[in-house]
Amino acid sequence: HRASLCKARSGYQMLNPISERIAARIEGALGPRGLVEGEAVAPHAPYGVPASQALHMARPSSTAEVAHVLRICAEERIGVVPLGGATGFVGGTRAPQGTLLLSMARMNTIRAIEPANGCIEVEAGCLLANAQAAAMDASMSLSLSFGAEGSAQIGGALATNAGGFRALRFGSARDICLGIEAVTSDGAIWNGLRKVRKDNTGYDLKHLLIGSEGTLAVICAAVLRLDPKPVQRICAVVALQSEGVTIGLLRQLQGAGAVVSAFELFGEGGLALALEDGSAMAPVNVDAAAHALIEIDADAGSRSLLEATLAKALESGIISDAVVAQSEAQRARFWQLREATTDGIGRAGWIASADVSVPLGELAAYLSDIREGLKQEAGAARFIAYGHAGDGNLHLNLLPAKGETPEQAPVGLDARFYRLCYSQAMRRSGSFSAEHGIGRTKMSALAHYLDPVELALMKSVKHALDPLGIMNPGVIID
Ligand code: S2G
Ligand code: ZN
Repeated sequence: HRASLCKARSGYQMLNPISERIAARIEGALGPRGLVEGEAVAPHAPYGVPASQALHMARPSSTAEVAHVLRICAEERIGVVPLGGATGFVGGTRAPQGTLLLSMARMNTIRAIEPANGCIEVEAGCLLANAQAAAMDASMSLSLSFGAEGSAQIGGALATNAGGFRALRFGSARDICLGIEAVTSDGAIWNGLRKVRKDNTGYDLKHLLIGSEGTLAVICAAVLRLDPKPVQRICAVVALQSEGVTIGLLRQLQGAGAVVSAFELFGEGGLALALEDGSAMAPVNVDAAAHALIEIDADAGSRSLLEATLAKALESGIISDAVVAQSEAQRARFWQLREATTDGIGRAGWIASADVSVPLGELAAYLSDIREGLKQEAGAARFIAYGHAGDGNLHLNLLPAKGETPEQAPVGLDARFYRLCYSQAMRRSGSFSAEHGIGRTKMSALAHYLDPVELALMKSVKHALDPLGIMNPGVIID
């Protein structure tokens, strides 16, 4: 009976389902508001948790309470699924039946913001958008930024090492994290909240926890680096001669001395998809082969640098049209177009969606290989490539033909699409999950594509930090 509830684990003791007695213990630790029982009700239900599933959700209000809950779960062999804003794309918070969801939402304070030290200390449940706003109020910039920032929490962004729009200049979540406070799988509290940029005191454990998707420990608070607010951000949308010139344009801008902080590709059909809901006008010729949204962090002279470089690109023909935002409002509208692509994908419903990265110099060849491979496979399905081209990271989406639903796609087309995208990326020393992580939906790809020694090392780390296998069971290492 127990095995049917929680998957038996290779090398791990089987986990128990939560009983009333155990629920009472957890409620005793957290007080009456600390444990919620009931059905997963959308939209608050974490990604993919079936609405009919009865859930126990603990809502700790402090790191000490998280530690107390973890001690109980370790003693009782209860699986624990840490829950942030549930904005992930790979089912990382899809709690198996009988496990305990550990919502960090109540731990949402900004503990300190220190412009002199260039850092902010926040609790895991703090919304990314709130942390960004606090930085802005202090005339600083928290560079982590992605579509779901209004509901994503800092803890989840670190646990998944979120990338987003400015990774090109500032790196992903791991690159801006200076320190972490976490609770280990046996309920110990690790205070690693350091604020310095240089710290070489043994293994860098914060980097082990960042990106571990709740499978090694629970991130409870973090110190994040703040950067000086750029004098201004200048944004442009350009019509590209082809998807193939994308990185060439980026290199021209960087070669001219522009500090490019974002470089997003709208692949063939991507801008049209963003405009489909009629809420915006095309800023440039929408029929061009592809488009890019470019943003540079600028000091006073940079607008002319950007305009001069784009003028050269126009002359050389690698772009056929360009518009530079003349106001903050126009810049915001350009970014709304970028968001509208993700929304358009969601509206169309996707047959398959791959989040891959390849070395920058191979992006063009990779994309044409995928298009070539799809010629036999895709039939009338639409292929949209968009996203963080400046990082070599694209979101590749196979959408149903207009007017069709994903369910009408030929059986197995999704598996063939993933095999094409992933094998071609791995062949080019790339990644089959560039920013969204593994969760529960990419476990088979991890087992298939990852180097066996790497997988064995990950298993050793998992066994060392979570010997009972209670941390987010079924994610990354099973
Ligand atoms: C994108 C979704 C990001 C998000 O659009 O770049 O990674 O969190 C995807 O909405
Ligand atoms: Zn993305």
